[in-house]
Amino acid sequence: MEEQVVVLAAVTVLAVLQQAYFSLQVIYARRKFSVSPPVVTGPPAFERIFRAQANCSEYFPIFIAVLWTSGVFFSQGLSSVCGLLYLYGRFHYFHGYSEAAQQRLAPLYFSARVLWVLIGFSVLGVFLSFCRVYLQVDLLTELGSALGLD
Ligand code: JUQ
Repeated sequence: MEEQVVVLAAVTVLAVLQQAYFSLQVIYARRKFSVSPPVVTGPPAFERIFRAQANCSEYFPIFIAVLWTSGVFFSQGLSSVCGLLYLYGRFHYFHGYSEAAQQRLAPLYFSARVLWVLIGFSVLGVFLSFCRVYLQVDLLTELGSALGLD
């Protein structure tokens, strides 16, 4: 069991540290631009950092849910690679957005595509598992036989 999820756990811890890093950047920006809570408006440079962190947080639960679903039901390796790519995309999204709204777009599209891949792996993994548990059909084994791979 442990070896089937330990890499997913490592990616999850890294993702949490990245969220903490984004939050720290908002704290520094509040000091730099003198924007005290609960105010969330200020110079555009502050608002971009604030929105970048808020947007990354908004997608964090969806990301973690599909990272684990696809990792447990489909493949830990592929899921973890996608997880790292997503975090890489979000890092560039955050820093791109901090510079200019336009610069957030390329990394945003990249992260969104990686998230679709994780959703696809999740759907496939859960579907195959469902067929095994409730229909006693192992579609991967069936596919292997049909292709003469066994
Ligand atoms: C919602 C639910 C599931 C999405 C891709 C994949 C799955 C995103 C849209 C963002 C932002 C940031 C900004 C990481 C067309 C379907 C999804 C999903 C969205 N998409 N937006 C936006 C707010 O700076 O504008 O972070 N992230 C997404 O995915 C694409 C959407």
